[in-house]
Amino acid sequence: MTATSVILAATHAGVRTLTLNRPEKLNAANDDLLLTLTGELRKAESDPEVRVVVITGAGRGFCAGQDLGDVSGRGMTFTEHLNHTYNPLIRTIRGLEKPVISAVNGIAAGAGASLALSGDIRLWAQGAALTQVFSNIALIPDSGSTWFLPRAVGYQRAFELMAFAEKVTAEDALRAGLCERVFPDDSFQADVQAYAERLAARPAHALKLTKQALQAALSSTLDEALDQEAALQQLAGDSWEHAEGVTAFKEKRAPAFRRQG
Ligand code: LHQ
Repeated sequence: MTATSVILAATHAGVRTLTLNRPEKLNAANDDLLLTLTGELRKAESDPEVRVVVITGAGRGFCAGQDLGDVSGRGMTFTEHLNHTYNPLIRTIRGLEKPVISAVNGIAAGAGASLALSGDIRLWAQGAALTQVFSNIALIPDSGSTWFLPRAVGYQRAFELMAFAEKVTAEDALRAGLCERVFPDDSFQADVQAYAERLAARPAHALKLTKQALQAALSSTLDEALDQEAALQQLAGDSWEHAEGVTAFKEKRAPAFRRQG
């Protein structure tokens, strides 16, 4: 394991786990944490051993959003601060050519809620919760929440959650499509690792193209999506992964998608 003071990083079986490590503040984010996390994601992108990235939190919180006691961002305007720290982080997650799992172990508040929502897959512990806490300090949701939340719950429910900073429980989050799986608190990190390893065994190149196609489709017409699929399917179809998948099917065995780069 390598460690900095704010982010712990460890790789096991192709899964790179990045742990926000300011547990005494529920992993509230300062500039160091945000810039280090973004740097670690970029390192994971270029590391051939890494097939899946997990972002999680140390202690009982996932991330309580901006550290309200840290003034390191205050030399900048709000706009500059977001453009310097949070926005590059969210863009890096969404643009990463590897799947990113938000493993939400506890409370996710403010920009921490945005981080929880930004993963390609969102796994929650039973005791986790999300709150769009921004309006408690008379700010607007940022770091992507205005984009992520209404796409899952619709405009009016998103507005209500934002206006009252209401807590969304894991059960409600699962029902609302804010997370894909809920695991027991006691076995959460082990369950996340097992899930991530299953994902790491899937075809990495095909998943990279799937992520690209899905994201393009979120802001395209059907015609554009069909064209995009046709172009990207060529890249998938030309890959060794595709050949392996078809061969494995014919030979009635499981495909070996991890055997070469
Ligand atoms: C914290 C924090 C925190 C510092 C808990 N900071 N210490 C972007 C760009 C520019 C500027 C501004 O913002 C943004 C985006 C944003 O993220 S705005 C939203 C900022 N976040 C918040 O307003 C959340 C504030 N925290 C809370 O509302 C609660 O702590 C939550 C609901 C997260 C958890 O409540 P509890 O489970 O009851 O825990 P707690 O309140 O007792 O917190 C535990 C400790 O963590 C406590 O410290 P202490 O020394 O008293 O034990 C808190 O002060 C500290 N903490 N969040 N954001």
